[in-house]
Amino acid sequence: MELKKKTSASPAVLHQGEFWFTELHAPGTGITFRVRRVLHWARTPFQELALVETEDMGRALFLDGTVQFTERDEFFYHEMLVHVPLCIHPRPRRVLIVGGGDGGCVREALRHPEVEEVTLVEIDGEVVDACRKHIPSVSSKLDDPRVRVLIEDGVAFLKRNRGTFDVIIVDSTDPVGMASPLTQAPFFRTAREALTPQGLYVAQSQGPIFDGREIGRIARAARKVFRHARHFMAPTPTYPGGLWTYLLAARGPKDPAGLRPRPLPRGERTRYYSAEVHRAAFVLPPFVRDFLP
Ligand code: AG3
Repeated sequence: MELKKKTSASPAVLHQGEFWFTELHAPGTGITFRVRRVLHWARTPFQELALVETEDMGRALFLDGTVQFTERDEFFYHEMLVHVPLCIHPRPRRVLIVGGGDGGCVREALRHPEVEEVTLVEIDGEVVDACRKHIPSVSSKLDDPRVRVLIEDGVAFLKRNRGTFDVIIVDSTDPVGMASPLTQAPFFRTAREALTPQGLYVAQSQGPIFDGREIGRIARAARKVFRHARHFMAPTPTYPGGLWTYLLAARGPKDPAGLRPRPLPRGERTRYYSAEVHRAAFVLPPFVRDFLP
């Protein structure tokens, strides 16, 4: 019962002495994890942060009661968010990650030898500290010499860094509250200005089962700003609806959906991403296309 008191955003319940943690996807539908151990639970200045060890999915990070990743299925999301843009950019030397304080995108970006510097700008330093301490399988590359970790607001940072980044990756929470501006046209303009002329922008863009209208709204906002703004899709079993979309936009004249991916170096084994999966991810089924402008 003590655990129950600590929760607010997150429905967490005790069934017969067992602790179960639920994220609701709709008023009557959700995903539930049996929790073996709570590793860290805090209210930070920005959000409610929970790091837990689950029965089946490994360790997991929740922010305001929503699953950010589980160790068992984070590879779908982190591989697709990072390798799709990095395998098509001709020379991705400087990469910016906005959000993503767990380090999953950093880990994937460093697998590209062309990458000279990864800058991570995370607003909530407690996410970085807690993941460093408790989830090294995701966070361990945060201490690599090619990585710079800055704890500050991504919008302010982008405004000070024009024409700087080859690839900008936005690994944010759902577009509510403090993450909501990150899916709107003014932010897309700021991000476009921070890109180099061939620069690519990628962002997580919600799932079509429960948030199709949001995907459409994000696509319309992006098309006001970028010449090419495309969506691709991949599974992520523990996110709402199990299917997830990503926005890929280009500052330059080429449509990024048509570019051939460069293979990752030999020895860099991915579990979901491949050149074939990359191309297939841009083929959207009719019910998803119907949400897009
Ligand atoms: N950030 C995007 C998570 C969105 C999931 N939404 C949800 N569960 N309602 C993931 C951060 C991983 N680095």
